[in-house]
Amino acid sequence: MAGTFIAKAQTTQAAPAAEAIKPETESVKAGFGSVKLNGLLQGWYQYDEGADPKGTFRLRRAEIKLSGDIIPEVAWWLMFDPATVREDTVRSTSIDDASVVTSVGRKSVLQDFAIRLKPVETLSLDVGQYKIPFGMEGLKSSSKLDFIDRAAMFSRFKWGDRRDIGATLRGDFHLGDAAIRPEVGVYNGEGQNRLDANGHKMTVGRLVLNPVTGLHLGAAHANNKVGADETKSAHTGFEAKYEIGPASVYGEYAFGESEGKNRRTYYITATCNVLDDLQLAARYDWFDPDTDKDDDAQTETTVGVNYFIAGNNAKMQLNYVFRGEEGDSINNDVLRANLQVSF
Ligand SMILES: [Ca+2]
Repeated sequence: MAGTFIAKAQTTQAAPAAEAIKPETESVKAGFGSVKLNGLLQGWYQYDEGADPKGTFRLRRAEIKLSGDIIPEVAWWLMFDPATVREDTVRSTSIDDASVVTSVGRKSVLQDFAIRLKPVETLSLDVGQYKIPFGMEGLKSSSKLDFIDRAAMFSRFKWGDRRDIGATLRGDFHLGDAAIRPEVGVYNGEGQNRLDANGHKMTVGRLVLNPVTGLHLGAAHANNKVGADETKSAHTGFEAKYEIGPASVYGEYAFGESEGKNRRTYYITATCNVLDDLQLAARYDWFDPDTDKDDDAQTETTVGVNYFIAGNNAKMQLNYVFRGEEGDSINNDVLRANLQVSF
């Protein structure tokens, strides 16, 4: 590589006329240290029998991530997703025959803003905004998900896969082949890019153990009071995953209180790589949004095919979700397709 580069530089010196020709490639220089650029593009088509209209295309993610090290003990990352701001979330009303915008469903495009201090190999302190340490699937990179959408614990209850502003202390300890990874954090508890609305801080703790290769066990607890009226939000979760050869089995169970209701959910997933570039996946997901109310639990049974054109860097996913209701059954099954590239 270096030899080729020198040879080209010598060629340029030997031929001054070439100076006017723009080089074919130019590297971007970091202001300090090194900067790495990553991206994730996900385009969906969703057909939901229970929605009106039933089918729509959606730009699900357009994540742009920059990260780097200042020195080995100080790192940082920033992530934006312009796809989170949608034009159709603007609501208006008619006042004196004039249309007035009453709310703009804005969501900050700033997803991650993190500064990591790593004074020793076994400890790191992350300050800023990023996902709180709760739940296994919620913390898995969106580019590597086995299904197009996450389980109800994250997509419905929002107990994990949610960002907040604060600080997290993470440990990474090893005893032979076993790994122990505790995480504790303190956050505003109001969500993405929001100032605190009360005198309480959200506290979250998670412990992950990898006793043997392929086995992941974890538990987490989050405690919060949300908004000026200090609505209680507290939940506890358990996670387990076992990977053997081309197959994996994993699941999570969580219960707690949020928005004044007691809730409970679990899911179990199995995946198998049947070919190098083809994976089959199935998930049974159960959630009860109010355990004190009868006949309102729901299930989502998902069957999926993942076709890897180039691993998770270019893949196609197809999911069919059979939705079930504990009470009266309704037609609301969903077909979802995802085409993604990540780099
Ligand atoms: Ca708070």
